[in-house]
Amino acid sequence: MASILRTSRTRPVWSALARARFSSTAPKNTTLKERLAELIPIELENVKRVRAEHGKKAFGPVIVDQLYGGMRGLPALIWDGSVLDADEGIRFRGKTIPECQELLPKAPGGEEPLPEGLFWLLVTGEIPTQEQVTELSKDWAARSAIPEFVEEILDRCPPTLHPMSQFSLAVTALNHNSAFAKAYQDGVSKKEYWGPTFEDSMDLIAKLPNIAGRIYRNVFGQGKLPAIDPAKDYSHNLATLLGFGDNHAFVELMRLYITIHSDHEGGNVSAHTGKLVGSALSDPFLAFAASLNGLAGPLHGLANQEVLTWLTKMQAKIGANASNEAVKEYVWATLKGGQVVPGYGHAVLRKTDPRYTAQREFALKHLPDDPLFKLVGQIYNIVPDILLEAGKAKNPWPNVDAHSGVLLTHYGMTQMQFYTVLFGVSRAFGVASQLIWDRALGAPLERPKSYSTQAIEKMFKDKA
Ligand code: FAM
Repeated sequence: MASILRTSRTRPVWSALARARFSSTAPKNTTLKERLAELIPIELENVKRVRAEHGKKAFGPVIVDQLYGGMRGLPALIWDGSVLDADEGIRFRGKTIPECQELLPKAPGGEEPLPEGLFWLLVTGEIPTQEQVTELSKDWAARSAIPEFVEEILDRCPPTLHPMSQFSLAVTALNHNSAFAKAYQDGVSKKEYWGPTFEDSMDLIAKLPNIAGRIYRNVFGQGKLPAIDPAKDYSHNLATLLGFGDNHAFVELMRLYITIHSDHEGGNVSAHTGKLVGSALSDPFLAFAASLNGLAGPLHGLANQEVLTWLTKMQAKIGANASNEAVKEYVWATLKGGQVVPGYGHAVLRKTDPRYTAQREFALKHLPDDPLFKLVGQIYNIVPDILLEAGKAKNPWPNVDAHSGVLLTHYGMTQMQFYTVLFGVSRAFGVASQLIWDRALGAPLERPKSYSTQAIEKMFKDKA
């Protein structure tokens, strides 16, 4: 069955369909919401046709091990924004990371794609114009203020409360002003669900820099939060709120970071959690807060914090500029201690994560001589062989989290407990775009079947 889903080096099957019904560039003079309103009836027809043609066909066998094994490879969800190939990595609406870097609009003087453009691409499958991206930047800046009571919630959190818990609290509280929750209470028709879901999703993304900035400044004593500048793009504003707005390279890093962390198809914990909670018609704030709680786990988004903690402990133990032998010994000690090597391995990927490669290329351009970057490179030459020799991990190669913290540290953001918050800001782009489509296409409540071990035994005994 894995071969159905993980066709190495071939383009995912859906992209041909997507190309046929979505042109690759957005028509000019239309807003994102207007374009969506045009695309929704087309996609509704398309899904109707696919279901009529293929709805009753089997999509591969399910084996009992998948029930016990975290449902690896189980075909179970529709997720249109991105598809992950085990060997090639992520494609956003059919486009690889280098293609997005080339095709998406940039800021004046910038070389990295603007996440505004990536969001447009995730939602519509089209590359927006520079003007459309600028309009999105302005729209998000206009929506960026958070309610005073949410500011107070954050200000009252003890600095010892993990930034991800604070993030989740604040996003949950934004549900107070949810357009979807209000429309539902007012009896909105199912056909109209997508409109208020779109508004909430735009508000959610727009408000995240103010939440992230406030958490960063509160927890790490970085002074008062400056105001959002409506003339600046989303990443530039985020960098400013974090105190790095004057550093052009950091602003560029934020543009790249938010683009590449945004979406990783639908089965990962944060994406799936958001979709699952949204399927109960919980509004986008409640759904995305659930995503954040999943992202806060060390096997998922918290791995970027874990990598830095691990590297710091390694340096404390074996010193900077340690020999390959000393690094090898440290990696083996980690494994023998029953711990994972953070930043390595993946549930789907079987090659080096292209998100890792994109960050490595950024580092080669902007910080080639950084000692921690050199250590990351040294580890890359050591860890895969050790994981292969240890014989457990199915993928010995690095994932996105093996690299991100080193870049942030280079620019002075050394507070590793904050790193997953940035991942969360980005992940909202992917989760929100799918939530909009789920409501547009009338996606039902998720309710898969579970079994007890006793029931499984009985089923096979009865069949024997
Ligand atoms: N170090 C040590 N052992 C590892 C390992 C690693 N980096 N990756 C996998 N294994 C072990 C794994 O713990 C499992 O052991 P048991 O049989 O004792 O349970 C075995 O190898 C088989 O696991 P797998 O099938 O290769 O991986 P899974 O699909 O179960 O898990 C990961 C995938 C990502 C949870 C796992 O590779 C891991 O724990 N990696 C380190 C944490 C990490 O970097 N997470 C971030 C993933 C990232 F892309 C993201 O979500 N942001």
